[in-house]
Amino acid sequence: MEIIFATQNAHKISEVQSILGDGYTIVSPERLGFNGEIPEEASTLEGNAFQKARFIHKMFNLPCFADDTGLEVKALNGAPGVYSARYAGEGKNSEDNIAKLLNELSDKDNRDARFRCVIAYIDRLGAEHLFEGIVNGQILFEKQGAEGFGYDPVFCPEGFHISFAQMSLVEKNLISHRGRAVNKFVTFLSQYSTDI
Ligand code: ITT
Repeated sequence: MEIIFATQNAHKISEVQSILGDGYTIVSPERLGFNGEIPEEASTLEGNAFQKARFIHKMFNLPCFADDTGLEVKALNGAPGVYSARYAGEGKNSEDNIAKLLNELSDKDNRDARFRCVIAYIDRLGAEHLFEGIVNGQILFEKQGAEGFGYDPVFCPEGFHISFAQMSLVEKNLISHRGRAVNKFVTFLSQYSTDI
């Protein structure tokens, strides 16, 4: 079954496709001919996930899901959170975001953090569903590893001594925020007919 993932992030597509397996084929908006920006202007992860999913659902009138993810750091009162992608400012990249994060934490003792992933799904009937996944961990003092994307090089999940960027995609998926949210989503899909 084909399912649209309202994202412009190829890393997310790889991670989610790996969990979904052969039963579902992810189709990106780009593959359907949409190359524009998908708006995300809400002040919560839930709001952004629904905004992205609704935008693409409206365009193609097909079942569609979106993922909005934030890194929530305790000593920074939950920042960067919903602003994780633009933490260092518009037009900045993950390197800049990580540099800002490490700088903000340089005088803090507490490096507790968590990734929170919210998946919004709009089914064939237009009904809306939400799935959440969380992984707790710590922000490292410097980048480690080259796998993954975003903040992965500085995030060490609880119970591990390596960063997400030192794990394979399959290893990260087993414990990650996205892996947990997608597993709930898959369970939901499998309990309903393939029409939904
Ligand atoms: P789409 O909105 O097109 O899906 P995006 O990259 O803008 O892609 P988000 O708004 O959800 O996605 O991402 C917020 C930020 O958090 C962004 O800087 C990502 O690089 C980062 N991020 C998201 N998931 C991550 C993960 O699994 N590991 C590390 N960083 C992640």
